Amino acid sequence: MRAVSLIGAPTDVGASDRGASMGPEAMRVAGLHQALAQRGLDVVDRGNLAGPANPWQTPSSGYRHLREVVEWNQRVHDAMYAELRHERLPILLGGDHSLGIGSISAVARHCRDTGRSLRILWLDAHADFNTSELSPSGNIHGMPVACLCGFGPSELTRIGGAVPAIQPQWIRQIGIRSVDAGEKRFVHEQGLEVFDMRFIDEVGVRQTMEMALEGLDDRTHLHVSFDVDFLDPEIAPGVGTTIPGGPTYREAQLCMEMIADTGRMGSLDVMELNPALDVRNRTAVLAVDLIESLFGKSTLMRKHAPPR
Ligand code: 4U7
Ligand code: MN
Ligand code: MN
Ligand code: MN
Repeated sequence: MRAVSLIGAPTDVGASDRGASMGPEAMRVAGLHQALAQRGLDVVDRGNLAGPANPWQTPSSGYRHLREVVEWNQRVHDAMYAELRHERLPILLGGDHSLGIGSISAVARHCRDTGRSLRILWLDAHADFNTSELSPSGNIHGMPVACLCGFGPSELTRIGGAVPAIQPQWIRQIGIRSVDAGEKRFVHEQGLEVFDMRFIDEVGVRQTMEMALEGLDDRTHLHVSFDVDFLDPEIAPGVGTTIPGGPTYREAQLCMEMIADTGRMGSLDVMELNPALDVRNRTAVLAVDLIESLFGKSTLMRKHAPPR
């Protein structure tokens, strides 16, 4: 039986809108624990981490709320790392996406400890590859991928004990459709592998996911960082930064099902869900539905594998 731990990180200190701090509770209300338990998983809800309040300040030296973001990320790192050491699969319930720094730096540390290789799927409308010089906002939820790759303030880049925490080649970004001008140049310069919406439009989800998941083996730890704004806003209105033209319900399901089929997912972030902007908790219910697919729920109606 697979053991899964839920970790709530109720903060929006890294975001541009208030409300992602309510994300963990909205997913609980949508029945996340029960849905996973029904799949036969051993589920423990560790409750919510505690951290500093959102002071709602303007940027200082290029960052909004750097001190608070550092503190939250340290706590997220410690909580994720503890679950991984106990061989449990941690699910981080965000919270804004700046917390991907603490989460993924813990996963990278665990991979170093256990001699595993790491593959990160970054499902997002955004590349989250800004630095303080490049960012138009100073919001740190637009910077986690850069920080993990070693580009950012040392208080954030050193959280997992190694700088950089990860290599750009370990990442596959999927669903991207909003990248700032300087950020785009930096993404190219660092050679990030990006499957943007244009790519998905042209080749489809199936081939995109086959490419993104290529080369995994039994020593690979697969981490999924799911920013709910990855989804099309028509189906997922409950996020801060809605960008049109995202995956449909069926396309998102196929992404999740193909990840489940690898059997390699070892950790998960579900980030940026904003109940203050949602409609009757619909986006939280959808997030829970997609998480179930990540853990192997599928209709299983087909008799034959579809032709290539
Ligand atoms: B999210 C933005 F300018 N790029 O840096 C920025 F458009 O975690 C948005 O993916 C970042 O939701 C979005 O502020 C961060 C902006
Ligand atoms: Mn993001
Ligand atoms: Mn995003
Ligand atoms: Mn967002």
